[in-house]
Amino acid sequence: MKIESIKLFIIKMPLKSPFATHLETVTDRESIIVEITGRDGVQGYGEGVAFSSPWYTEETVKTSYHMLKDFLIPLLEKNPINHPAEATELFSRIRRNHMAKAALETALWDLYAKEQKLSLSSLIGGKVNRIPSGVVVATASLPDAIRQTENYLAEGYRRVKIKISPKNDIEFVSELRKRFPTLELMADANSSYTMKDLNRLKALDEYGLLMIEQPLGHDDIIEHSFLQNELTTPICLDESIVSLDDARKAIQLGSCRVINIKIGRVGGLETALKIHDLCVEKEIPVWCGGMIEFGISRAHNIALASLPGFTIPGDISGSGRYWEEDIIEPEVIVINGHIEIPKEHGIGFKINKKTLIEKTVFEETFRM
Ligand code: OSB
Ligand code: MG
Repeated sequence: MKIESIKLFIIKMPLKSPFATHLETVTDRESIIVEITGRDGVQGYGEGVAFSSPWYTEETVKTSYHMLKDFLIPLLEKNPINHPAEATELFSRIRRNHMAKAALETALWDLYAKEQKLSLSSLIGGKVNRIPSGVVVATASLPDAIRQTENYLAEGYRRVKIKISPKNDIEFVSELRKRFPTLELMADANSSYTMKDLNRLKALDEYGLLMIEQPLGHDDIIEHSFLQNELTTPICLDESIVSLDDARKAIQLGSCRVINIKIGRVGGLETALKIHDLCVEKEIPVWCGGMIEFGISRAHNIALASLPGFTIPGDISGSGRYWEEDIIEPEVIVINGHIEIPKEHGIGFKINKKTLIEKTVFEETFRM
């Protein structure tokens, strides 16, 4: 793949409303946008999904920037590749820093798909024309959670995930279940429990949740297997699965019955595809997780979620869930609870350069 230059943009935008978990309340989103210019001016785009502070994983916007500028881009400059799938092996010389790697790797996939004149979805083996859309409710206020759920259901969303912790779990889950008896409802704990909370977690079995996401430690797969043995509600792992090996071990130990795949968390689309294939083989359903992202990462998620193993609606909502104005055009929209898979080449969305530039706080170009 011929690369002429790589441009990094740091952009910043306020969320429409705060996103509250027991770990952090996100009010503004900073992200790194990667623009790779290849042969004949064709451009591929990727988005770094690390946050401004290291509350979800150890990476931040600044550590990602440092990795991209000082290690990953120089590595790619010295070692040209022919296919984006080669980037994972090349980047494995650098430990972890998965979100930084994925930002660059996903831009390579978009560029490659455009060069091949294919949509990213069809390049990776997507077969469907549309995917069902789920949404996340993240607030500390129960009336607010009820209001948001009502509004999202009116907008057509097919599945609602609420953020819980031992402080609000039974209160939120029981009330939402009472008001929305047939709703496909699930809960994400972001590691707010320990095995000492076993009885609390067992009590949640009563409410017919689709699954409970990441109840225990962010890096645990051992105790999750003990816990899964005690619960009827399926456990879904998010934070604990950062590699193909993690997925293999978690499945083998029975630590979960569902896996949330996030491209950024696992270090790129190539590893996400491998985890998907393993889960299909082992009959573990998967869904695509969200990172409060802008349109570029959202578009990569849409392509990924078009694969056959993605049998559960993920956290892929419309652009309007978080943004007054997204950096892609058209924006991602939800119609009858579904998102169309774009047919255009690459990620299938154009970059809204006006918004991108307006929201840019820093930019730098690297000539290759
Ligand atoms: O744990 O799934 C998570 C957002 C940021 C960080 C971690 C998580 C989330 C979400 C998805 O819950 C929110 C979204 O993108 O809609
Ligand atoms: Mg999660």
